[in-house]
Amino acid sequence: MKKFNSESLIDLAAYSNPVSSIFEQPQCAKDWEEYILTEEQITSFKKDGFVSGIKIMSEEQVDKLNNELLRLQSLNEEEKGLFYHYESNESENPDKVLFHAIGAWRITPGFHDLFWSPAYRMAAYQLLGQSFRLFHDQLFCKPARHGGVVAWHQDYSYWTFTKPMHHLTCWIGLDDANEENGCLYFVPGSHKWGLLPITGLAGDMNAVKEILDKDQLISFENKVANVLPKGYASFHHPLTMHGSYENSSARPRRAVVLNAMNYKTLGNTEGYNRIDALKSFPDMHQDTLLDSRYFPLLFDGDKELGFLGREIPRVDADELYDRSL
Ligand SMILES: O=C(O)CCC(=O)C(=O)O
Ligand SMILES: [Fe+2]
Repeated sequence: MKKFNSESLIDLAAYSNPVSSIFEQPQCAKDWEEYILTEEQITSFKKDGFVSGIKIMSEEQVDKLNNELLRLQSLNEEEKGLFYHYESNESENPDKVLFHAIGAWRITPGFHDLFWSPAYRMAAYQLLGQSFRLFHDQLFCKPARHGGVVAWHQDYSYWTFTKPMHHLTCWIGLDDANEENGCLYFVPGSHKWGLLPITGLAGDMNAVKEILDKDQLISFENKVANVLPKGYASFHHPLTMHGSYENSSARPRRAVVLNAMNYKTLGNTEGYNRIDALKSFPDMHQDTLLDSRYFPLLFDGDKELGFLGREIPRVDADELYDRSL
């Protein structure tokens, strides 16, 4: 196991294990038990396309990450070079700010190690129904009073440069999030709508509605506000429709998102029509396993859980993830 011992600029992608002691690690299969999601939680994920209210971090751990976040928002150009994407304001309107960055896990120990937090790894294993790798992370931060929207979208519409579709998103609050400061919303059941095209992430909140049918439009009346205390998470399916409104409150709304994928996921970059968006991403090749150091294996079910693995509830991946996409 490699050891990490420097504060200076190094690419933490060199470490496919935790580099700090921020998240205590299970030592044996039994240590995973306290993190296991219930049968009811798995059932509601299958039905709605999301499950929420899962504790990932303590307040102290959130404070550590928020300190690192301050540093990440004032990096020099060289340090920004490790990000796959970095936009201080992704919205086109200077009065509505959405900080969006991909790749923090390569830069600071807390964001790196968050991928190895046991509560995250156990839940992700159960909801993917399979051993999995790190795909990438995302920071979505809306400042107090002038925070912009994240338009309604499905995550996999942005990820078709990888295949087959067997991915999972975990949204973790770095502030308490509610309707006032621009929490996330989900449309229950929308993970059964099939794959829709990209209609934009940070501009018009409702752009996707132009391409939806009448029944889909009606489903928005059932949208659910993902109200969560900081340190808590929701998980959603790669086709679940979600988005978040402006933050005009006096509090910021910061969040970190962890994206994982089946450990057998392949590159699908040939003919990908947004190839420019990938220029700072790690190398990926058509029909080739994404198994470089940038896509470390986060959880090997057989190795970590042994016999316990047979007892824990998890989704049937063939049923829930359309691998023909
Ligand atoms: O934080 C937000 O408002 C958007 C998050 C998002 O799109 C996601 O978790 O996939
Ligand atoms: Fe998303």
